[in-house]
Amino acid sequence: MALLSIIIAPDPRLKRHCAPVERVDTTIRTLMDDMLETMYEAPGVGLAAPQVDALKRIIVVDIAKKDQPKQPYRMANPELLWVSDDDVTYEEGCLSLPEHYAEVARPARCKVRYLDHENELRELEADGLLATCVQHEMDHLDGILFVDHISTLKRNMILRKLVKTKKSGTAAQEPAREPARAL
Ligand code: K1U
Ligand code: ZN
Repeated sequence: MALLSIIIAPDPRLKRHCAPVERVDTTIRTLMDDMLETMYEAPGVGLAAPQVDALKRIIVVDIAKKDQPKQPYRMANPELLWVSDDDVTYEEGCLSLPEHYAEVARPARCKVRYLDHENELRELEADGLLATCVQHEMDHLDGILFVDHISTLKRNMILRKLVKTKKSGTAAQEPAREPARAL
């Protein structure tokens, strides 16, 4: 397995739409495993393929706590079949926006259909942090970041800080090439 480099915002590569996976073969399985390893190392509870510069509809999620057994989900072509009418608000973070957090409201529960690491079609009913995390990661596949769900004022504050951090070179893993609007 390999550790992958996580793209830090602002970066236009985080704004792209990802293409569906035709089938989950050995290459896709390896990408899923590398994404999981990268997520555990970060550490994080989810990761989407565009964050590691792969334009494929793949996400990985594991919300298990340190003292619990790992419970990884590897999902290709995740589709929301159903979301609840009621929302829940979580303080979200993102490995592509390090050290920035904001409260985001999303449907409290959802049902998702996806292809697993063995190319089997599966469905998952999620609630709590799992539902939030799956929806956050699915947003990445369409170029949407958690800051796109908050006020322009808060988004711009985070943006400005990210640009400043990139310029100072303290937390950047990728060179800053675009102005803040490219977040
Ligand atoms: O970059 C990402 O998309 C991963 C992100 C997922 C997420 C977190 C919170 C709400 C929704 C989605 C993260 O994992 S940020 C890091 C984080 O939340 C965390 C890190 C260590 C332990 C527990 C959580
Ligand atoms: Zn994220």
